[in-house]
Amino acid sequence: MLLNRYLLLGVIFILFVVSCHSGPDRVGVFFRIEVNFTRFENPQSQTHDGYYCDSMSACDPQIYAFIELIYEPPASSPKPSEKFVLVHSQCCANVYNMTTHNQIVKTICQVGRHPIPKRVSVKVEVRDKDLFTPNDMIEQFNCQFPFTPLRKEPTSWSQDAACQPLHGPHQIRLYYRFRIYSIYSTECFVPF
Ligand SMILES: [Ca+2]
Repeated sequence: MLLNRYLLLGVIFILFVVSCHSGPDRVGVFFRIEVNFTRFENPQSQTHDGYYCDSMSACDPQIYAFIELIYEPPASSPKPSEKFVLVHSQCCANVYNMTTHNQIVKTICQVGRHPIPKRVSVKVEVRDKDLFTPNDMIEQFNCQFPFTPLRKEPTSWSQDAACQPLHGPHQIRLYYRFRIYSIYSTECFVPF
């Protein structure tokens, strides 16, 4: 009899813990991906084809990027490609660290049952801003990392990593860090 009472109390305690941790959220895929670009290096002041950005000064790099999700197997009806957005703009500098205006964010809000992405790919174009001529392509990058969400409201970031340059073999490098964490569906402004 005493054993049954302890058993009942145990079940009630487990249900209480589960209900506290599951919260009022609904079924779905709700995550946020944050990517910070941390450092850019173009010591030779070159564009992707080996020419100098500007004859008299350093390059004026502008970082454009978007975040793409990779599924395995690939999604049967792929969405149209996202557009590049300006993330960071720098005047006349070839090697520098970035601490502000250097972040790109993607929020995943999918109600119901959906596959979880396998990897994340950040497509990047770094262009030299010119006033009187079209901007020149300095380098294109692909920054890829596994989709590994942390618990909600993380405080830590990944280690800095180097994006993969698509042109090369110039010494142009872009570094970044990332974090992925689950969010409540209410952050997606999904009405209950
Ligand atoms: Ca320029």
